Amino acid sequence: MTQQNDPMTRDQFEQALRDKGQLYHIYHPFHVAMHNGECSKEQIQGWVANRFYYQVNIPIKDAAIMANCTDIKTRRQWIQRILDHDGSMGDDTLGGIEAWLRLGEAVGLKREQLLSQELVLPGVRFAVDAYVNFARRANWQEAACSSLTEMFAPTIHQSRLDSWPSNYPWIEPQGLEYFQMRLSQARRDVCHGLAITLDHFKTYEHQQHALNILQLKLDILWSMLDAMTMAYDYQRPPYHSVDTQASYHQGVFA
Ligand code: AHQ
Repeated sequence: MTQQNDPMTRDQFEQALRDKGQLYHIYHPFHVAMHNGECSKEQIQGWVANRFYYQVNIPIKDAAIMANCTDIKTRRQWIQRILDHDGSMGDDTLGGIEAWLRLGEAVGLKREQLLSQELVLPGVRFAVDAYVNFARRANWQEAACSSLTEMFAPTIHQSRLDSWPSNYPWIEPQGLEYFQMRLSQARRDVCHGLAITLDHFKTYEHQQHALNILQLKLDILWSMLDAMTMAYDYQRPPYHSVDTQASYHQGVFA
């Protein structure tokens, strides 16, 4: 008779999810260097331009979750995530994507350099596309679970607000508004995503599946910074050894 593993209690399951925080990209050497003021202007610009691809795909990812979600109560709450990033018609609420474009201008980039995605590294594009495609294929509860890396996000946003003004005085302060916005938005989103996750994954095997989903998302965030490290730290972007002006593929379904 195989021993069936007992499921974790709700508190044990939440703690197991939170323990994954030790693998969060706040500990990636690129982020540690950024926090310590060791990044050059080009490295900051590269990070802002590549992260813009992640930002513009968050509402696409959330719309995929909405499309898969049959629960009206969940949709009523989840739709706020799209509005937070896209901004809403009719009022002048600053959306996260516009705020990130202002971050781009604050670090000396032109809006078009972000909007064109001309600086997006293949490795960043693959990682972000993997997140969106996961959200399209997974069920909505699995995709909600994958957003829980935001349990650790307020700390990373606060670290930028605390360290960038003194470390990077050349960055115009209004560019940091995005990080300020996310402090409360992330906390609100985590409450909702965590409730869905703790309610849905009930057996030991399902709880392990949820932890694996969170690990997928941690891998996505870490891999984005690995690609940026190769390009902006080691000066070895794709094709650096065979081409001086590499042109990376654009979204093939765009
Ligand atoms: O700015 C970020 C954001 O809007 C989101 C949405 C959320 C999701 O749905 O996966 N995750 C996320 C994250 C944002 N910023 C990242 C950062 O380091 O600035 C952190 C990232 C996350 O932790 O998943």
